[in-house]
Amino acid sequence: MCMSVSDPSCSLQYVYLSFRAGDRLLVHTKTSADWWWAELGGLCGYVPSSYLKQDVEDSYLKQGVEEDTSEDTSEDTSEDPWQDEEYFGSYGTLRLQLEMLSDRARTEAYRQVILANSAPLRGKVVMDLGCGTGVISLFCARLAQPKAVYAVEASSIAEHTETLVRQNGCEEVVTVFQGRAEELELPGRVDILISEWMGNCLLFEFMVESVLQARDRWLREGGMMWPSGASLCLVPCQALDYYTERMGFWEQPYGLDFTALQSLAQSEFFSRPRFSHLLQPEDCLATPCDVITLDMLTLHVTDLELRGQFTFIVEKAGTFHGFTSWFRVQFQSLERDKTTLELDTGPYSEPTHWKQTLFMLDGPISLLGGETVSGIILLHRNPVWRRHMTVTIQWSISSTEETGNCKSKVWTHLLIQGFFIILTIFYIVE
Ligand code: GJV
Repeated sequence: MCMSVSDPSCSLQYVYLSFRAGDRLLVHTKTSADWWWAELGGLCGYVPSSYLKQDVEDSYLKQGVEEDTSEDTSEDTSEDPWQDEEYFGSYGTLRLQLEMLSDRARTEAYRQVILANSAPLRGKVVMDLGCGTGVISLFCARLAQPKAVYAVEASSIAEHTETLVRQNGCEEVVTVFQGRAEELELPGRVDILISEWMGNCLLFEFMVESVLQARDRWLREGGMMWPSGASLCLVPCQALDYYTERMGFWEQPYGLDFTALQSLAQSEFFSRPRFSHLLQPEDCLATPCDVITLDMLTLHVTDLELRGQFTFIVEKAGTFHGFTSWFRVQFQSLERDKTTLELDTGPYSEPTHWKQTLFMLDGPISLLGGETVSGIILLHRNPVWRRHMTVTIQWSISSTEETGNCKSKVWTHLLIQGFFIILTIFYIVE
């Protein structure tokens, strides 16, 4: 099974490399004890280190499952698969904190949840995981009367959070804990675990894993998670402006024919997801649907390899350029029968700093009203870099008379140096 790319030094590579007994692989990096980045016949990908044996003649490695390979496989694990230094380093700056705080729809959604639940929050113990500047903790202390709020933050911004808590007169209620939630000791269990953990396409960054671990350790039996539920939404869409800007451009710049660059443009621009896309409602070719839904009380870390299905009925004729995705999260009320509040980051709601994520097809396809676009979406975590994932969408188009060929495309992004820098890409499986 071929999948995606991620090392700029190789031209065409997959996340996992297929190989057979006896093959000689060139190992580029021993990325972790279990997974190495290797090359075979010009293709690069991850291979399980336990399947490889060092060739005595040179630095090539070959498969030798019958032999003991335990020696020499666990050196060089210096690279952190969670990239915490870069990750928490970037959250220690005001740039990202400002981006989140000035996202009105996001911050106001959390404020409304606390306000709507101010009565039942009275006397409760709350954990705010990834509190940043402490805004959610301060909303709790100001708008409700919780017994205690544990504001947990791993980045250095936590040093300032303490000051902000004091300056806002909340130090009796809010205690800041600086450190990774996974490693901290809290005074006791909590009634409510609140966190804003969502990344692009819901899961990128995989902060959700920290939240699930904290839930299992610190949430009391019968406690509440906020958000309580999450869903990933998808829609087939037009993206004519983006297509024209990145692909149409090469047709006649300054009266010259640059079309020879179009296939390069396709692989450079359309094989990674486009974050920060703002989808116009009129560019939706069908009614969006939830392809994946998560229940935050029962979800397990091992469930984070996800698969969803979709069937869209095309509502109006148009050009199918790609799929756009976003997420919604729900906040169940602490009181029975009270409304569940929702933060929706989709094209029909107030834009948020997440915007939407666009997955471009290799080329546009004309669709007629009444046709269907159906298929599956797979979210597959990178086996080494735990904050990253590959998105695979397989789809087919059918009209009432005929069923089209099934197409498939894989989009990957990988952050290696510096947070939010995208280095990676694709492979197309026909
Ligand atoms: N422990 C403590 N703080 C964390 C952790 C963790 N395991 N993970 C992330 N944070 N919605 N994708 C902090 C991080 O430093 C930042 O201030 C905040 O949580 C991220 C919130 C927004 N990111 C997101």
